[in-house]
Amino acid sequence: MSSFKITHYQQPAGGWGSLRASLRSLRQEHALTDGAALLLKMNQAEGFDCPGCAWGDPEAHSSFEFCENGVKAVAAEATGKRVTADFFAAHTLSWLAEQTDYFLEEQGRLTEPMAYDPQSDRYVPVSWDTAFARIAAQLNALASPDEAIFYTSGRTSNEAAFLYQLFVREFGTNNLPDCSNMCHEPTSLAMPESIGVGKAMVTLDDFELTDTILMFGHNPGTCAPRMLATLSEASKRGARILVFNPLHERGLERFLHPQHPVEMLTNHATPIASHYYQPRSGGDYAIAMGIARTILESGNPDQAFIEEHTQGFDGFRDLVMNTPWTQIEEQSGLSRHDLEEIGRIYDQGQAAIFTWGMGITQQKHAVATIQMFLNVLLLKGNIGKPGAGPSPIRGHSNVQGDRTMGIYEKPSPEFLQRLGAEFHFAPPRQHGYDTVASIEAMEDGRAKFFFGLGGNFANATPDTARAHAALRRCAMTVHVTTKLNRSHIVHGEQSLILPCLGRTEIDIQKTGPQGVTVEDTFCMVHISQGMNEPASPSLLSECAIVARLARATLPLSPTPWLQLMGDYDLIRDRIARVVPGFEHFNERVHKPRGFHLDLPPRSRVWPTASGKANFLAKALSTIADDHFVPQTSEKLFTLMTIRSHDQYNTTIYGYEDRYRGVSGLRNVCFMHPEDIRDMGFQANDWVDITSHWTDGERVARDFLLVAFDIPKGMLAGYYPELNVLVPLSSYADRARTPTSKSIPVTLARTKGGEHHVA
Ligand SMILES: Nc1nc2c(c(=O)[nH]1)N[C@H]1C(S)=C(S)[C@@H](COP(=O)(O)OP(=O)(O)OC[C@H]3O[C@@H](n4cnc5c(=O)[nH]c(N)nc54)[C@H](O)[C@@H]3O)O[C@H]1N2
Ligand SMILES: Nc1nc2c(c(=O)[nH]1)N[C@H]1C(S)=C(S)[C@@H](COP(=O)(O)OP(=O)(O)OC[C@H]3O[C@@H](n4cnc5c(=O)[nH]c(N)nc54)[C@H](O)[C@@H]3O)O[C@H]1N2
Ligand SMILES: [Mo]
Repeated sequence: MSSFKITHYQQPAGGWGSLRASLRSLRQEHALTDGAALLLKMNQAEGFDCPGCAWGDPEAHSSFEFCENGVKAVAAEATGKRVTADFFAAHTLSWLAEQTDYFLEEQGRLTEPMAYDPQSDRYVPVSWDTAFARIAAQLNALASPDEAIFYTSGRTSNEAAFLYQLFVREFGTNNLPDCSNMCHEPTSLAMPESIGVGKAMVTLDDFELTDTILMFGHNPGTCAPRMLATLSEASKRGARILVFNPLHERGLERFLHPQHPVEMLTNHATPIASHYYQPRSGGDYAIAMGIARTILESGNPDQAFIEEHTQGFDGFRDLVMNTPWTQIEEQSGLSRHDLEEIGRIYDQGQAAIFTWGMGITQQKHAVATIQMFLNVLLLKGNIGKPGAGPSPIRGHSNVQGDRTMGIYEKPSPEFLQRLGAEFHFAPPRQHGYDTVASIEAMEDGRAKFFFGLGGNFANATPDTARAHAALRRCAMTVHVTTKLNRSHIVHGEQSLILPCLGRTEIDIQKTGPQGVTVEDTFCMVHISQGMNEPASPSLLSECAIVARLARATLPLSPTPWLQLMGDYDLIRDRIARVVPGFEHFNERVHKPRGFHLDLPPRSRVWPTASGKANFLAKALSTIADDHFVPQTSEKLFTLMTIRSHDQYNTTIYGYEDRYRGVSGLRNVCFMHPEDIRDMGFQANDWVDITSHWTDGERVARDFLLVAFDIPKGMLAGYYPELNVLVPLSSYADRARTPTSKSIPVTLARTKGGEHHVA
């Protein structure tokens, strides 16, 4: 067992620590020689889009536009390490199953297609043609197309996503779950009901114009580090930045720009949060209601805007005014004094932006909470004017684009109509399985085939034991992937690994080198051009894999799959005819910086059923009383599962969570010092964590208690280690996003500690 260290991080976010970590990850991956050249091409008009987060690229960009965690994401892809057939010959799957996720990632890039051989319990090489033929045979042997599940993660390009959903629908199903189901699904559901569109109404330019930013439940210091540069510019201008986060995230306090020589040399950090509030878990609905109440009581609602552009205001006002302050205080975890202060700041601002992330969406009342944010924005006319609007912070670099391209288990009839007309077929109309429903369907045998276009379904999903058992019941599991991960080890009766090109790599097809496009969190669509030699000559692009699989599976398909694969401009021409907003796609996307999707609410046109923006709200009491409370005599805590600084979702880069002072291990449990004392524990004790749900208990063993600035009654630890505790049937109302941020748990001290330490 190697050593671990728990310290108190005192430095600003960014700074020298960030630079050191960037260089270390390039060195560790043996990528330093092309590393520097590679970084110069990142997020530039003629380079590749960073495969890290979905943050946007500034118009007047610096010669560097990257961050520490973007460097880690690129270094992980551009690594010099390789997983070859020899590696698989040397290790059985039983042995690989014993290894950590960090180990699997560490082995490097996959180099050729592999198929599972049960006799030897190993993956053995197969040719691409054999791989496609086997998958096609399996698919065509299913009793119904609905027995197949086609998952997508959010790195897939627009072109690959478009071809993929076309193939899946020509095959005959809408079973297209994606990582969005576990991520911003509540956003995509809540926003269209309120204002007609489920995307950010702001661009990066608006962050330069705003004077008030309210940030709910996300941690950009780790998850969108380039946002800190934007926020520090806003802070320097005097904008107020109000942060709502139960955890005291050091990355939201002060920032030292690692690409700003003067700041670095003078050690001159910029404050980020002007105000920091620590609500209780899920308290954000009540917070937004408290802001609304303050505006209605003593502020200046924008009456002209409300009258001209909205519907439902009177009911909303009555509901808010009839909610007692005591209830708002209790449910939010903030005092009336604080809530009125927040309300006043918001009321006085000329243009406000609301941002939010997983702290909001992975909660039971996520949809209602997001609609309450929109109500508060509408109260002050903060939509459709410069420097103002809702800004969900999307996760994966193209998760938003994938949805735009039709990766959705509940496609609209209009989309299916356009798709069918363009490609001369009748798309299935019945809705498909989302992520939770997919696990249930595999569990009870309704689904027998799983295909993952990227991602790591086995580890990203809730209720690990059930998710793994579900995948193991499949007749076949297939993964298009760059690196080895758990989903390749937890497999069906037959299993294939199809290694693909990454976004940083040159993709040559019949008509020459190809670019792909992505859509960032601000709805900017732009081209991404790889510049690295592929990790192996046997890799295929995601587009090529989908096209060749479609050709093998659907011999009668009228779609010219191989022609589309040979020239991605042809795919974009088809997208232009099917997806509204992408007219003249090729022409517009080849311009530097690409183009912005036209979103009607930005000009105060509301594509809702009522033609207006809708105030939508529920009584706070219904939200407060609507939580399952397990019956146990032990003290219950609410656990949130979050990301460390050294991971990208299920990809574990290392064991450093720098801003939270954790080094050398990941099995930690953050807890308030008084809770530690009241439980008769001490910091650095080891505990087992048990979650309690309607269907029973789940246990995660051996977690180190770390004293932390977190409200009493709440705990935090890392995903994916804690996914074992998230019950499959605990999800956001209507959106069905697993409630990974609020799991009822109890703690028990153990001897522990021998396991899982790096
Ligand atoms: N380096 C890196 N970058 C990433 C990722 C990564 O894993 N690593 N993942 C990408 C993806 S897919 C996504 S979706 C994003 C995720 O980005 P984030 O949304 O920032 O992700 P989380 O780590 O889940 O952090 C959620 C935050 O919510 C807070 N929180 C928890 N419960 C509540 C609550 O009830 N109310 C409030 N107000 N806050 C709460 C937590 O304290 C935590 O700070 O990042 C993307 N970028
Ligand atoms: N408990 C808990 N669970 C969560 C969350 C949480 O906060 N708590 N967050 C949820 C969220 S927000 C999300 S988005 C999901 C993430 O779920 P996923 O998107 O399924 O998971 P990732 O870990 O991002 O996927 C990583 C894998 O993608 C593959 N990959 C990387 N680059 C490429 C590429 O260019 N092409 C292809 N084909 N494959 C590639 C690699 O094999 C890598 O191992 O997890 C969710 N699960
Ligand atoms: Mo995400």
